[in-house]
Amino acid sequence: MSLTEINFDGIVGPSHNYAGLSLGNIASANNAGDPSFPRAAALQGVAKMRGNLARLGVQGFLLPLPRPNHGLLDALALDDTTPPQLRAAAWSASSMWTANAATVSPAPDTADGRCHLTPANLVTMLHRAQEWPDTKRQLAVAFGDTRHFAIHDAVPPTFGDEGAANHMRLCESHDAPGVEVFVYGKTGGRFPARQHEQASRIVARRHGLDPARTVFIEQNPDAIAAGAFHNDVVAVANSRVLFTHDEAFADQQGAYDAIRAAFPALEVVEVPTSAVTLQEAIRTYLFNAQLLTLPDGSMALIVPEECRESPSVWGWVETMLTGNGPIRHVIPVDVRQSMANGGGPACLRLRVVCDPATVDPRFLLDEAKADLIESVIARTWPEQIDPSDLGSDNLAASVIAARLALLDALDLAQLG
Ligand code: SUG
Repeated sequence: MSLTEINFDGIVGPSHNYAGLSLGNIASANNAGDPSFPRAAALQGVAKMRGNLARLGVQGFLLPLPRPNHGLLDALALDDTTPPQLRAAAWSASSMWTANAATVSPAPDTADGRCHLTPANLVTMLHRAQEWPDTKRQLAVAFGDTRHFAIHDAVPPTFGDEGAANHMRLCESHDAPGVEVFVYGKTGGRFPARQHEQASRIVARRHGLDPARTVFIEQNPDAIAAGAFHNDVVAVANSRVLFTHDEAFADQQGAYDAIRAAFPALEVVEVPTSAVTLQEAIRTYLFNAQLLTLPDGSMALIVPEECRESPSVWGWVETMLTGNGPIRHVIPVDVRQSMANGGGPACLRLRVVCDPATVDPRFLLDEAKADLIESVIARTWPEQIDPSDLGSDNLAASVIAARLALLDALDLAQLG
């Protein structure tokens, strides 16, 4: 068994659009009503995957879920009086943000020595709450080997669960036992707190985590109010390193102390408000980055292009790189179509530590498969969608056909 971290990126679905559905997500609100470019969006995602495949030698993907969701459209009993956001929910391509697909506890952390996955119920937002049954179905194919994986049902409502976006893992190496950190929010602020403490605790118990190696931390309510609707907008962890804004947690020092008590080797790379304000961190998504361990053992931070264009963020990055910290490379990527809906490089991937040989190979990328996926996208994904197009029969037919063409090409028609 050779356990390694695999990033499973969500392929951006053909119905990708900007409907302004996510209260508390600043980019989603700011870009509501704009035209979207699904083909460009999906190609940006594949380019990111190719970069990481070259860097790491391994990369996975998950497929778009069926949209429009006719079951949801029927359930909503739409008529002329219905607000357009309800219809748009059933068209959302939001499953692209696979950091919200599930919470993953790798085999070395769990009581039964299997990798446990709990699909996130995403109950706070209608357009996201529809995802989990189809997500579970897909996870059960990709990680169907029950000797190595356990797939749970979502946590019952009303405890909101947003998956890996509110979960971090610290470890000496990916294949060693880790300390899992769950970050929850408290309701009562300006915007919804999407991750409920009880959801985090339920996931930890189900996964059979050792309480001595499990930490629960509260998000800073001010960060949620500023637009950090998920913890991964203000912090990311990899191996021994926690890369975080200094206003990420309700009690910042208390959070470090609690993690350190369970994981003494913790290295904190903290960005102070004096260098990058919370607002600028949220606008540029500096922390919604992929913090990767490269084959030579050094760490690279894959950030959105928007970071390079921000004088304060890039100034901090350049200073950090001249120091002697654990992050040795900062690599910008263009995921602007996803960013405009509040999804950066980290939102687009689900990390699963496992032996690649135990994963259904149809979900693993190589260069030839990246070529194939690109060619299907280029041929079938709509070039542009205006929110007023949602509901059109023609668009529905082309979005459905595009997804089925991809499933066919990847020999995954069973998910149709
Ligand atoms: O849930 N945006 C997503 C972005 C998810 C980002 N994921 C992480 N941070 N891990 C969300 O708010 C916008 C859809 C719209 O407005 O059309 C949206 O769902």
